[in-house]
Amino acid sequence: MSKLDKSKLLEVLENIGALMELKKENPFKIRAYLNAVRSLEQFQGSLDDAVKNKELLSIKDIGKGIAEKIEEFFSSGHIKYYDELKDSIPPGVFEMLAIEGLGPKKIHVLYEKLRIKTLGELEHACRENRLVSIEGFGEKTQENILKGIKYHMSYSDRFHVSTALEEAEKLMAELKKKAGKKINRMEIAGSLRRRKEIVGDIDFVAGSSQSEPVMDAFSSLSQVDEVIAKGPTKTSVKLKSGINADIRIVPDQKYPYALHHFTGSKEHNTAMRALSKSKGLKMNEYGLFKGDKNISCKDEKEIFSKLGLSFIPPELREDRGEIELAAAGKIPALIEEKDIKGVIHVHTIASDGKASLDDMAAFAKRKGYSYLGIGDHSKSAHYAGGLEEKRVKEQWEQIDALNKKLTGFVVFKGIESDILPDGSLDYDENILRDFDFIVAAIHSKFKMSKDEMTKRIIKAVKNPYTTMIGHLTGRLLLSRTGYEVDVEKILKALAGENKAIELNANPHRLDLDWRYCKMAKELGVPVSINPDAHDMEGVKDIKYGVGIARKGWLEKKDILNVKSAGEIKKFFDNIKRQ
Ligand code: DGT
Ligand code: CA
Ligand code: CA
Repeated sequence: MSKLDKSKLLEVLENIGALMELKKENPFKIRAYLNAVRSLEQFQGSLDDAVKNKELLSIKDIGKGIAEKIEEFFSSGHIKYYDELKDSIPPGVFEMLAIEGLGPKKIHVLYEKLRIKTLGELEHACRENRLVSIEGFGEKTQENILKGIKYHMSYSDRFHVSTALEEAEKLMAELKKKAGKKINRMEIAGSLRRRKEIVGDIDFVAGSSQSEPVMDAFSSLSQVDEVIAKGPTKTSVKLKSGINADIRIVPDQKYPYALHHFTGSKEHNTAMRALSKSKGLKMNEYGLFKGDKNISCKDEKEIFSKLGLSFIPPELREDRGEIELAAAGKIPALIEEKDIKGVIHVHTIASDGKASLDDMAAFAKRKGYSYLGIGDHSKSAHYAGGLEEKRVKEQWEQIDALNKKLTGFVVFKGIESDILPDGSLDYDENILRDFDFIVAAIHSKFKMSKDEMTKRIIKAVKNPYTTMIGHLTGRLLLSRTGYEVDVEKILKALAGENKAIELNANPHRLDLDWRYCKMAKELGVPVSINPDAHDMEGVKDIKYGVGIARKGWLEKKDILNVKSAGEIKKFFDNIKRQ
């Protein structure tokens, strides 16, 4: 290495200090590294010369050990000691060091108190309001850490559907304000329109005869950070949030074909092209052709119908049998957000939520729902303010009092009970029996074999007081893969007990995975679309759950919380009675 990258060297030395602190090494040695960094920052001379002339030791605060490491860095671009330090701690912990406002001391505390080892787990803990109760932290720190994580994640190339959808809707609204008159129609396309749980970018398709001013307006929207490419038919931008957004503009008569093409998926498109071919037609992003002649279609529905198909909702376009279904006229009438009658599984300030019981109920009622099922954490979840028996009973009294006040709205007594390592629930029978419903879920001991984990969950399924299993795999999208379970065995066990499965609608979970929804449907296991909300706004996550349920071919009849308050109460009570 000929020229020394000073800023890289300083970063490495600073990281060495931080890693040593994480490992609780000798404070004097740690201080030596930090002092060296400070001194090198001030050093005006040439470090290259200092290394070559063996003059490092004459720089303030550079001792023999550190000088050797700088020389090593100079000659090889690495410091072995640093690599070893890095290897000796979990990679997630190292990643956390990159978050502004998070130093080794705080990271250590987070591990001690909450067992947080990865950035994803940290983000999750912040969102579930877990940091506020830890000494030395607080609401402000929690907020800042969350901001830091967001900033860090904006360098990623995969995004949660929620992040992308929020951004896309803002872009559309702003663009319509600026250039709405010049746009005939416009929609979100790509994986976001298909409601994939994770998306790579945002795609738009617009029909317009004035692409130039629309492209100008699009590339100057306030969310845009950088214009990557700009042309008359396609413009790509990078947003400040880190996501890329593409827009394609076509003349209005070509809009349906472009929208279909850019909605994808690629696999669906390939299957559609094959079908067209078998009918003597040709299909691409520009049209549907018989020979050279375009078959005119005013919208997507007409394209499908010209091919003998009923309309295929975008969520289904994954080439998983949707084309055959459409050919037979058997596309299911997918669940819609308006079908959902009540909100199951929300947290309150009693455990790790941010809003009171009364506020959560008022919010749900205001949103047009007719019931709310409380699901605070059970007593073993200390880190989340889990409820001891006494506090359960206090909450029941509060719920009774609230129910007396409310009209046309019911609050159900529920709990998100930990499934303990042996598969039992978290309270004695004399408490369990008085809940209206119980969401049983795993929150500890993730590292069991698939077989053991499956047995553990099935034991919870068979507990007479369990109503449904919550977030089946415990995954955190983009940050933690779930524990392995035999989904089919668990769904079969639920079917045998007439119990339900949760589709956790939190956009970081979306667990039950959509790829398994059809299995639940076929086995007759009702799916409960639960927001797992930790504040009032969190209730709105139900829409992401509905997107996933649609993607999994689910209809109204397959969903539990489309029932009225009276009907769902019967469902709960039948379970307890059987
Ligand atoms: P993403 O962005 O990775 O989450 O996934 P998509 O599906 O949004 O993919 P993207 O943005 O690359 O392209 C949008 C759609 O355009 C894609 O779903 C199908 C269509 N498309 C893009 N490239 C091709 C291609 O090479 N062949 C075919 N058949 N379709 C394509
Ligand atoms: Ca895309
Ligand atoms: Ca794209």
